[in-house]
Order: sequence, then structure tokens, then C-alpha cells
Amino acid sequence: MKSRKFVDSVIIHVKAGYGGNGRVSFRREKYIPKGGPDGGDGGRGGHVILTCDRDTDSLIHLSFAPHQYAKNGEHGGSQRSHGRDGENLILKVPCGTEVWNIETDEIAADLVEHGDSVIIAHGGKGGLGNCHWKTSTHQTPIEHTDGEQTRALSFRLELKLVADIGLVGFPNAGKSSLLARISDAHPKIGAYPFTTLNPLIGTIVFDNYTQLRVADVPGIIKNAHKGSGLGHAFLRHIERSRCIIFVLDMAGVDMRCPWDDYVSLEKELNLYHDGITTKPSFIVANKMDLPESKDNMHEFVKQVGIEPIPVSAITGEGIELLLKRIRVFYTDR
Ligand SMILES: Nc1nc2c(ncn2[C@@H]2O[C@H](COP(=O)(O)OP(=O)(O)OP(=O)(O)O)[C@@H](O)[C@H]2O)c(=O)[nH]1
Ligand SMILES: [Mg+2]
Repeated sequence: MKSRKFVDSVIIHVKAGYGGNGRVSFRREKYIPKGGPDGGDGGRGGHVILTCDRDTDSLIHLSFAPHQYAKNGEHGGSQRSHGRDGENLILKVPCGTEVWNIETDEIAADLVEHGDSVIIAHGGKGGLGNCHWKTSTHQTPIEHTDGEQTRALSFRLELKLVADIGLVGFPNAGKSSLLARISDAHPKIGAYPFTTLNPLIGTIVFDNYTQLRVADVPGIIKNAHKGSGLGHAFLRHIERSRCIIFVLDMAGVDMRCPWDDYVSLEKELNLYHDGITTKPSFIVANKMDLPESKDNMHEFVKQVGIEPIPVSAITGEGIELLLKRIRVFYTDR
């Protein structure tokens, strides 16, 4: 199956529609050869609107078409007819899209829930027709105003997935295997580092129908903040989650120590965003089905002073306990 590219940051250039011009016109009918002014107003230009859509999961459609223009308003007509407003241009974005104004480098909007909308470029106002200038002493006015013009604006859109839980760990620790075990997602799993290249969300459904969204992101390695591995920009998808699950390879299959991994992960998270590790977190010791994991677990507790939740994403051991702990955490708040 061909995989679709995941785009989580894009720059777009948008322009709202011009307002239509006001019209200069005079009533001309049979037996009324010199009627008064009847030029109508121009229509408003179309707005450019961003709207949050739960069925859109990436910004890729905008990366292919970064220039977007709304329609102009129609000019006013005779017989005081008002020009039609320009059609608004509605661009769908995924839930969790931040909109940054590039000129000011300020956040213009944060679209989180399905249906959230924001006008990022306002359509120009329509001009006034000459009928507005008629007075008792000014019967044939030719004054009118043109529609308001608009200019191109640039925005940076940044997608930050909205998940309840974020899985963080070294490559190969078993994050995707865990996601597949606890949620409805079917992530790619592989015995090589960086199998996961794009963030993915799975949903855990508890027997009382409570649902929690879990985000699996690519693995982080030491010095990810300096660009090692896949870097750390994808940690933006963890920023919004209410809780972090550190997934550790407790068997040390890749010849690393789980306690060093934990220290490195915390460090890399803090280097990405100071304070992100103050979020509530769980430490999950994965691969407990492998014999090396038992000794490592003892050493981990000695070194770090925290008892991780022991699981095996492969055999399913400990998964029930993990789900119970997650459920208690979320029902307590
Ligand atoms: N023995 C054992 N192997 C596991 C366990 N969990 C995952 N694995 C194996 O570890 C390898 C990596 O698993 P993934 O789930 O792809 O790991 P990941 O953390 O998502 O890795 P990246 O996507 O590369 O960051 C695969 O070969 C899995 O079969 C486990 O509990 N026990
Ligand atoms: Mg993975």
C-alpha cells in the first residue's frame, strides 16, 4: 500500500477577495427619461477561512497548493442592485492546527475542536453606488466609491496532534507495538530503528466506552536536539498531551541501559520544551518477556528510584495493569 506523506508544517499565502465597485447609473425608463441616480453598491469580497475538520489528518493538501485566493465581490448594478458578495474560501485543516502570522510571528489562532473556524483574511468592503450622493440640490451625482482592495498575507500552519497520551522512547523500544496492543491503531512495527517516521494516533476504548487518544511518534535518541536521528521537531505532537508514557526497552536489546535511556529521554524532552517533563508521566518497562529484563528492572529501580510498570507488548503481560493505571489516572481528574 502506498503510504501518504504526513505534513505537519506548511506556509500558505492567501488573499481575500476585493470588494466590488459602487456603480454610477441613472434611472432610464419609458416616460421617465431623466430618472434619478440608481447605481447600486458593490458586494463584499470573499473571506479566507480556516476550519478544523476531524476527517483531515495532515496539511499535505495545502503544501501542494500554498497559494489560495477567495473570490472578488461583484460590482454594483443599475436599479440599485447590490453586487453579489464574493464566495468565501474555506480551507480545511486538521484538529490541532496552530496558525502563525509570518509578518508578526504571532499566533493568530489555535484550531483544536472539529468546527473551530477563523477568518484569516477579510474580504474587501464593497464600494458605494452613486444613489447615496443624491440630495435635493445634487440630482445627478456621479460620485461613487471603489471596492476595498486586499493584499496577500502569509501564515505558517503547524499541526500539533491532540492526544491524551504521548508515547516517548528510543527507537525499537516497542512504542508502536504497545500502541497496537492497547488501541485500535495498526502501526508499522519493525526490528530496526526509526520504523515509525510519522506520528500516528490510536484510540483506547474502555468497557464503559470512555475513549483516550494515544500518540505514537518517531523514536528519540541522544542529541536529538542537535538533529541526531530524526531530530526532535516531532515532539510538538506530545506538547498537547495530558500525560506522557516513557516506553523503555528493559531488556536492553540494542545494548543500551534502560536507566541511561530514561535520563536521555527526559533531557531531550526538556531541551525541546522546558517544563514539558512536568506533565504527569508513567514509565513502562517493555520487553519483560526477555530474560535480561528482570536484572535490568532491579538495577533501574536502584538507579532511578521509580518502579516502572512491567509489560510485554508481544505477549500481553502487564498490559491490563497498565490500562488500569491509565484509567485511574484519567478518572481521577
Ligand atoms: N521480545 C519483545 N520484543 C518486542 C516487544 N515489543 C516490541 N518488540 C520488538 O521490538 C522491535 C521494535 O518494535 P516497534 O514497536 O517497532 O518499536 P518502536 O519503538 O515503535 O520503534 P521506532 O518506530 O523505530 O521508534 C520489533 O521487532 C518488535 O517486535 C516486547 O515486548 N518483547
Ligand atoms: Mg514505531
